[in-house]
Amino acid sequence: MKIRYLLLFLFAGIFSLQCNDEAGGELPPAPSSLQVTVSREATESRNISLNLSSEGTSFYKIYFGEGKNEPLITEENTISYTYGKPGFYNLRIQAHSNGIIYISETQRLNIGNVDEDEDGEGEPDGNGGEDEDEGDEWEIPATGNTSPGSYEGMRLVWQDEFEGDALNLDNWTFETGTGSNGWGNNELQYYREENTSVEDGYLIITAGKEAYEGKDYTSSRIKTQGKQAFQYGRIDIRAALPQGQGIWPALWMLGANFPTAGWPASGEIDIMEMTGGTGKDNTVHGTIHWQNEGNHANYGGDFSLEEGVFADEFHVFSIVWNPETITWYVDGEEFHVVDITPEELSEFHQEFFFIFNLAVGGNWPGSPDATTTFPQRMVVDYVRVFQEE
Ligand SMILES: [Ca+2]
Repeated sequence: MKIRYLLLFLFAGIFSLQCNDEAGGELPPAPSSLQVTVSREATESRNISLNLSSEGTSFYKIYFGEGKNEPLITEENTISYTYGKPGFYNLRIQAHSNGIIYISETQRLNIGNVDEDEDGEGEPDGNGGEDEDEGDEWEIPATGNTSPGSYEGMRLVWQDEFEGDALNLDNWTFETGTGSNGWGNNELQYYREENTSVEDGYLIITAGKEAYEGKDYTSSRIKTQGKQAFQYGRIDIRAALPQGQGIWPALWMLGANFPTAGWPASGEIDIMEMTGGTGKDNTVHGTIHWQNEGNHANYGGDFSLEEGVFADEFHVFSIVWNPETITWYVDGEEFHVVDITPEELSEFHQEFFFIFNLAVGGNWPGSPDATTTFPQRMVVDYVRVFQEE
């Protein structure tokens, strides 16, 4: 997500590295053989019984898929649960060996024997109106790739698993408004806090088509500047992407000296960018930007899925960044590497902070057209930073 403007802030951030002691020392192996059985007395019933079995599990974390409710954390193998209303729910079971190492399974449940076409909208209590307001039948993908919870010789130093019912403001700050010249790229959206939600263990950034403060679209942009910044390590971000012409999701980083050095002297690492549209919804880009003898330089590579698009299911977007190189991966498959030892790449030997955003339009993707549907959403399951022991 290239930024072409320079902003000077009379502000020096304090960038801290948060340690996660839980991940230090000996790491337990991941659980295995997770089996989930869901039973009901009658198909119309809103009560379910869960029977769980697995090996090496110390506790289960269960998301019933009812929006913003907290997950149930339990050591029991048999659980009863009653859904508040009929509908379709993604039930996700995580079998944990510790706080971060787990395996999971997701099942889609039809609670109350709802008609597949209705999707719960016929409910007289009015709760189905949420779906009607949205006017689409989107749901969080239940499938996709995951990444290991640990790596040999590395330690988890920071993570946000997007638990709870709101963005953790110890980690993140909203960037709102239109930026300067549409965030330097003539982007078409107005960024607001309302377009971000945290539910069922996911961060969801929604881009909507709606007139707001002189713009035709709304979305969100969040950053860890001044709260979480890192130099080197392995970064894994599990996300499902939006799609469509003019849709531009980005998971990226800026050098922590950005307020004083400006761009591109701060350096920029784009872990994942996609400019959506037919034939492009299956391709992501990994890029660095820096200043070379006073000029903007950049170097990038891309990765395309053999089948489907990035909106279909979750994928893990990663970089491995060390004093010699930055290497980009999708689902563990390497697709781009850059040597950062040359002097002109000194930008990449300092702390960087994260920015996640979902832009609409702009110089690179171009504008949405008649084929683009709204709302579009970028869903992030987790971001994790591992560093060498
Ligand atoms: Ca999560």
